[in-house]
Amino acid sequence: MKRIISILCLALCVSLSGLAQTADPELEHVLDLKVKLGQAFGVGETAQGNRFVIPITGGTFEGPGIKGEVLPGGADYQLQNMDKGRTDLEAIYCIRTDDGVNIHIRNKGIIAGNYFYCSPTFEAPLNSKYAWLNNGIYVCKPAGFMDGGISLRVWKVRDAYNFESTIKPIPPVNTGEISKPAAKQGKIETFTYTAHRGGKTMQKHARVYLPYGYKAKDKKTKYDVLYLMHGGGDKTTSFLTPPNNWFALKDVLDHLIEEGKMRPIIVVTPTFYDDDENIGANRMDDATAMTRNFHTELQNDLIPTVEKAYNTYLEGTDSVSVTKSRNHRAYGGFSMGALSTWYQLAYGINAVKTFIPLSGDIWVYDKDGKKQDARTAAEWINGMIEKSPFAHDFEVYGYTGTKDVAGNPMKGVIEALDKYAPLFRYNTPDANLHYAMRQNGEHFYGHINEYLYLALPQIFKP
Ligand code: FER
Repeated sequence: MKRIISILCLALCVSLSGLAQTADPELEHVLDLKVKLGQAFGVGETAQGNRFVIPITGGTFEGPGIKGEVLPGGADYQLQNMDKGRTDLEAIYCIRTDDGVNIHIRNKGIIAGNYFYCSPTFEAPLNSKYAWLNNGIYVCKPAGFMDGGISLRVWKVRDAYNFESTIKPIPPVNTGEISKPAAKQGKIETFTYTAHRGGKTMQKHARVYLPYGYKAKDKKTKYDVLYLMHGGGDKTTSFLTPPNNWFALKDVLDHLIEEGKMRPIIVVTPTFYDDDENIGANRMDDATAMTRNFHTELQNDLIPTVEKAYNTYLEGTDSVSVTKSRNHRAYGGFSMGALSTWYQLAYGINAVKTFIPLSGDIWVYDKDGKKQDARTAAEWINGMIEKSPFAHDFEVYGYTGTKDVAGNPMKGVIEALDKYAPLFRYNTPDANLHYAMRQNGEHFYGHINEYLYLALPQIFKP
């Protein structure tokens, strides 16, 4: 028996050791209470001390995502030991949220001279949206005393914020294996479509990867579509058929599908430029504007034509049909293509559910054209999507490397999204913002295709 217990203890210690943290914890504001108090009365000197009762007769409370009223019927039960300069309090009462959930509070504390702190516990129904209140250690301090009442501020104790320690490493990939052609190969086609931009009508091209086994005539087998945008100065072929010193995404896709690691998908690689041979005189200036605007072309020109030409989940060609099929569509890109991915999320969340920014941060400018910091960028993108019906229905898979020129800027943006953009949930059980960094990863398609090798099986599960 003793042995079993010590094994259990060991197992518990090992499983909890990942939670160990030596940094001082932080306090997070939870809510403020304004509690109305009735006429106090004394019980007298008891075995415990000098007992006082202060009835709680009502009040209000408010904090992020929670507000309501204090119910009458509770009290603060105090032991006032003036000779020892010490009062022990225990307030027991209920609050009711504005959507009708009752929450029980037991708030124990001490007053010792000027030191007045309490530690409340909350009992909230587990089937309510306030269940999170149950699992916390809280601290509370009076914020003011009014005639006939007291106001209290409540914080939750949490781990110190340490973004660096949350970043997942990208494990080494056996690039030797995935750069050899697979036995079952997909094929690459060139797709021609008409695009409209700024009053101009253009014939444009995109490359289309069709997985092994794709049959045009088999209309019943439908495929999800991944759009992948190239980086600044690059072209529609950059991902799929890069110069031969890098391995090609085609081999990555063929291997993942052949080995049953992901389901077969269609990959479309367009360009934000006018076309492959026309990238504009000032490539970076053009690229910023073009990446920002590409979502219009994607939704109006590319999706309706390419997804109608192949067997996909798109039914009609109107924007309602594009939105209806958004669960079957992902958009990602490298560098300036990552920038276009962030802009796609900001301006076109209705058309796409899954976003894969690869080595690129978010560029937001003030009215003088000055690039804004990561916090401003994070707040901007959160504001862009917060009114969308899909504000709670999107996923981001972001990747970069420590030796990538975009590594630090992208890391800064992910940290800012975590801190300042509530619609992005990072490092939580219900996370929708996934982020990992490759040690020594650099700014080129070889490493980027390794990130896709790891990301795609999570997004397009077999
Ligand atoms: C970034 C760092 C570099 C980035 C883009 C680049 C969008 C480079 C672009 C190019 O050279 O074309 O964070 O984010």
